[in-house]
Amino acid sequence: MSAGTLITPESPVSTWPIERIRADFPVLQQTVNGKPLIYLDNSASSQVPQVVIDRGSIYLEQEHSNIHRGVHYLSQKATTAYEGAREKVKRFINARDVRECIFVRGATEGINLVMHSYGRKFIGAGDEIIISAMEHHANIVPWQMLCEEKGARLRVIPMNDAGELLIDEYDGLLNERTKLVAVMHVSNALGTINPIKKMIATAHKYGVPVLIDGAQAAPHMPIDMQDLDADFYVFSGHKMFAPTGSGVVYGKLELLEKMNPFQGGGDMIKTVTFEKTTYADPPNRFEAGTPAIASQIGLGASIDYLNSIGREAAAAYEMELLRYATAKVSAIEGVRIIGTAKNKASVLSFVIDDIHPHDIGTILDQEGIAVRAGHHCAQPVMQRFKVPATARASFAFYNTKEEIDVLARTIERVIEIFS
Ligand code: 7TS
Repeated sequence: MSAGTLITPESPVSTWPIERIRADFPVLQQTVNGKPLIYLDNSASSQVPQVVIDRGSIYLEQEHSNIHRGVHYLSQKATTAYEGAREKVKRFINARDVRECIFVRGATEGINLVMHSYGRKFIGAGDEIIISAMEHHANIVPWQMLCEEKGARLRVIPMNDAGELLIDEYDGLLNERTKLVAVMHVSNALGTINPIKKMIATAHKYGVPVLIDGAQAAPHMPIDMQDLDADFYVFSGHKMFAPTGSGVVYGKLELLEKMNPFQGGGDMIKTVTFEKTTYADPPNRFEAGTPAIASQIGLGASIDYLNSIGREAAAAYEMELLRYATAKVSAIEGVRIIGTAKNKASVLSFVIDDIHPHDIGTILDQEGIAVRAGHHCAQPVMQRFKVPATARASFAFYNTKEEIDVLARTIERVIEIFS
C-alpha cells in the first residue's frame, strides 16, 4: 500500500483486538462526569500507551542526564536512547539516512525551522510560495511572515465544496517564480487526504521543493519518504501516541546541508571563537540546546508500539470507524458534515443548524465525550465553508463503534434540547 491512498479493510476489522488495545491506554480507563470517557479528540492530541509511559519513566528513573556531552555512564545511556529513537524514526518514515531526521518540539516548530533555515536563505523578493486553502495556521503564518520580510508572495490552491484541492489550479499556480510548495498531507479540520505524491512530482518538474505537514498523517497511515520523494516532512509526537514536546522534521540531506542553523547555542556548533563560529552537520546543526530527551525517547517507544500492533491493520480499523460514524452522524436530521472528500482520514467535522459547536461540545462533555469544537486553527477553512466553527470527532484505533453509538445518541439529545 502506498502512503496517501484510502485503506480499504478486508478482514482486519473483525479481528482487531480492541479490548487488548484499549487496555494498553491507562487514560481510557477513567470516568468523566460519572460516564466512561469517550475520547474523540485524537487530532488534537492522542493518548499514550503504558509502554511509552514506562519508557519515559525508565529514562527519568535510571538514565536521566544530558546527551552528547558526557563521557559518564548516564550520559552515554541517555545519548544511546535518544539516538536510538532517531534510528526508529528513520525506519518509521523510510528515510535514506538518519541525519535526515531532526528532532523538534512538534510540527509547528518544524515548519518554523524550515521557514527560518531554508526559507530565509533561499526565498527572496518576487518569489512565490504555494500553500493550500485547507492549511492549519502552522503552515500559513510562518510563510506569511517570510513573505512580509522578503517581499515574496503567497499563492493558495483552492478547494471544492467537498474539501478536495483543485489539482488543475495547483498545476496552474506553479511557475518559475515558485520557490516552495507547503501543503498538508491530511487536513485536521476536514479529514481530506491530499494526493501529495502526485503534487510533489508536479512541483519537482519545476525544480520546486515541497514541504509536507504530516501532523495528521504520520499517526494514521504508513509514510515513506523515499516513495513520496518529499523534500521536507514534519510531524508531532503528541498526535502519535507519544508525549508532548516531541516531533520530527525530515529533510533531504542535500537540502539540510545547505541550510542555515535554526537557533544558536550549545550542541549545534563545531567550533566557537569570538570572531567566528562554525556549525555542526545535520541533524545537530538544527538542534541547539538540550532537547526534550524524555519525550523524544517516548516517540521512539510509540513507534515500537505502532509497529507492534500493525500500522496497516490499525489504519484499516480507523477507516471502518470513520465509515460507521459518517453513516450514523449524517443520518441525523439537521446535521451537516463539513469535509466529504472521497479520500478521507478518520476525522468527522460537523455542524448542526442553529446550534453553536461550543454548545455541542459542552453537552457532549457532560456525557464524558471529548470532541473539539472551534475553528481547529484553520480559520480560512471555516470561512470557505461559511461556518464560524465545527464540532469535530477524530478517531484512533482504540475507539469503538459503541462509542460512536453514544456520540450519535448524544448529538440527537443536543438537537432535542435546543429545539
Ligand atoms: N499541522 C496540522 C495539520 C495540525 O493538525 C496541527 C495541530 C499542527 C500542524 C500543529 O501541531 P503542533 O503539535 O505543533 O501543535 N492540530 C490541532 C488540531 O487539529 N487540534 O488541536 C491541534
